[in-house]
Amino acid sequence: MTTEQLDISIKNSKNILLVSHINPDGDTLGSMCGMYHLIKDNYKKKSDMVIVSKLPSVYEFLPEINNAKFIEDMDLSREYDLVINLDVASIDRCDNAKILFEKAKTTFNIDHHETNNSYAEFNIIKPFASATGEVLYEIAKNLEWKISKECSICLYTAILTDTGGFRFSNTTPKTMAYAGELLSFGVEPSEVFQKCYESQSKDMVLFQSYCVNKAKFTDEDKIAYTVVYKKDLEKFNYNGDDFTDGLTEKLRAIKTTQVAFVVKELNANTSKVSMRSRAKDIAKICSAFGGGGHKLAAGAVIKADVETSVQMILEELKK
Ligand SMILES: [Mn+2]
Repeated sequence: MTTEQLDISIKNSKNILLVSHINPDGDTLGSMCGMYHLIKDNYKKKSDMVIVSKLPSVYEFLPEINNAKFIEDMDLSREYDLVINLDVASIDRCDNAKILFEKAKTTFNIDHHETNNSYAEFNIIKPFASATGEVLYEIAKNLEWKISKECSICLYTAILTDTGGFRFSNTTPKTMAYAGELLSFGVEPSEVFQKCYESQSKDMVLFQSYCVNKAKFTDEDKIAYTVVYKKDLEKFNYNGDDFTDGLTEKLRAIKTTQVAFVVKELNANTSKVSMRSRAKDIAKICSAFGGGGHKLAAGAVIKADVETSVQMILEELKK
C-alpha cells in the first residue's frame, strides 16, 4: 500500500524535501510543518521545507516554520532522495520547486483536491478529506507514528483553516473526531484560533471595512461586490500580506446575498476575481474566464481592467 511505501521511502532517504503550494494557506503550511515533525520524531531525520511565495505573517507561529527556505534561496541543481508535495493540487502550483520535484529519486503527492491528477510516483489523495492535514493525520495513525505537541499544533491548524473553523460543508464526523484526537497531543484550540483568526493587523481590518463600506448591491441585493485598487492598498500601508483574505465571505455573510465577489486590480489590464456563493454554481461562472474552483468558492484572473471585469462578471451572472 502507498502508506507503507511512504514509511519505506522515508527510511531509505537521506535527503528529504517537503513542498508547499503557491500563495500558501494554513493547510499546506500546517501539513508541511506537520510532516517535518513526524519525520523528525519518528525517523530522527531533518527534512528541508520550501515556501514558494510570500509567507502570510499569521502562520509564522507554526512550530519550526522558521526552518523553511524560500524557493529563491534553494539550490535548484540539488537531487533529493525524496520529495513530498503537501496540498499541491497540480505540479505547476509549486513554482520552481517543480524542478527539484522532477529531479528527485522518489516523489509523493499527499492531497485532498478532487482535481489532483496523481502526478507523482506515489499518490495519497483523499477527495473527501476536509484538509491535507486530515489525510496526513490518518497516515500517521495508520503507521502508528508518534505525534508531538508541536506536530499536533501544525495538523490542527491545517484542519481548522481549511474548514473555516469547522464551518464549511467539508467538515465531516471524521474531521471532528480527528481534531478531537489532536487535542490529546497537546494543541490548545483557543490559542490556535486566536493565532489564525484574531491576529489581523489594524491596517488590514480598516482596509476591509473600507472595502465593505463601498460595496455595491444589485439584483435586489442578491449580488454583492466590491473592488480593490492598488492605490487603496497603499493608502492602508499594504505590507504584502493578503489584505483581501476573508473579504468576499464578509459580503456573503449578509442575509440577502446569494453571490458575492471581490475584483482586485493586479495591473492596468489584469484583474483578479474572488467569488463566493450560497447555492449557485460559481465554479462555472469563473471557468468562463479561464478560472475555476469549487461550487461555492471560485476565482479567476481576467484580462481586463477592474470596471470592465465587473461588467463582464455581472453579465455572466445574468445568464
Ligand atoms: Mn487544502
